[in-house]
Amino acid sequence: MFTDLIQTLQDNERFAVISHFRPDGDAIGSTLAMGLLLQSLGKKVQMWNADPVPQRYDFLTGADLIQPLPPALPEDLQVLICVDSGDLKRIGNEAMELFNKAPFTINIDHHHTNTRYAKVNVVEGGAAACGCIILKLVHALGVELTRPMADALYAAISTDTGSFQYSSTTPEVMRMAAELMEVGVDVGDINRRIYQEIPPTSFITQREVLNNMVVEENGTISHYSMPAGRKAELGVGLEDCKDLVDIIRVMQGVKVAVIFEDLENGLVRVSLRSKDPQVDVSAIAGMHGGGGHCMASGIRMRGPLSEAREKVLNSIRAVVRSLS
Ligand SMILES: [Mn+2]
Repeated sequence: MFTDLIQTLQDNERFAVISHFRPDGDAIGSTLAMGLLLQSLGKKVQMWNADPVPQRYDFLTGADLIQPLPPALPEDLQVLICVDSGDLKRIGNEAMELFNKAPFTINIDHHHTNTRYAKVNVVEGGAAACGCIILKLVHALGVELTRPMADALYAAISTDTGSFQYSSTTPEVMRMAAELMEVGVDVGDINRRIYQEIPPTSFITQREVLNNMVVEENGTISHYSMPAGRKAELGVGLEDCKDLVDIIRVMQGVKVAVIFEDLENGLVRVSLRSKDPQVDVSAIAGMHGGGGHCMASGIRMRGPLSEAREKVLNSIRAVVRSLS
């Protein structure tokens, strides 16, 4: 699985690591763990993201190494590695331009909709997090797993498994978490930092979602729409609009939860979650140009919001109605 990747790591000296914009715990943790791994191999490495590191992850050792995208690729860069991105659109237009100009590219990812967009593609569709693949790479290389790497990988795996709640949490995932703890990850501390220090402004959006959510199809579909201008009215930022879908997903009886967010650039962001293994939301996302995992997917589609919402909801209604 890692033969070509390891060869590329051995043959080159100067790397950069990127991931998708609006990075989540897996994007940040995988970028950081990959960067730290390259450093421990004695390589020069830069880490970039189109968006800043979310505050909840800035305690991770080395998080400050993740920098904004450079205006152009460094002259001497040899390999650009993209982690946790199913397709190139997810890294953003600017990063895509850099990616396309890179002398050599690597794609390490766990989305089964991955488009194999790099010269070397290491894709394990069944992995619970991209961080799981990077931990296996650490093993394959025989590199020492350091505490900063372990913290980054724990953040990656914990967040992508919904704190080890999703069915992607296999015995192997639990063994990986145990290995990270043995290196020193303080589970109480890291979980408090990631999950229990939510900025007060995020409560404004949570209240907004609870006040305005819509439940339909006999309680099997829950959704909420964030119209253009609403963030400004509420005085909240992009970060406050993360994970909102989890609030409406947990309602009893809900099979599919969806958040529609007007991005105010003509596009609508759609976050889909399934709670029923019979409903594959990556297939629904795929019908509208998106992708992801069976239980968690996303779309960026043309607006206006009301039209995008009807299109996606119709696809979901059809699937939900087809269930026994
Ligand atoms: Mn991921």
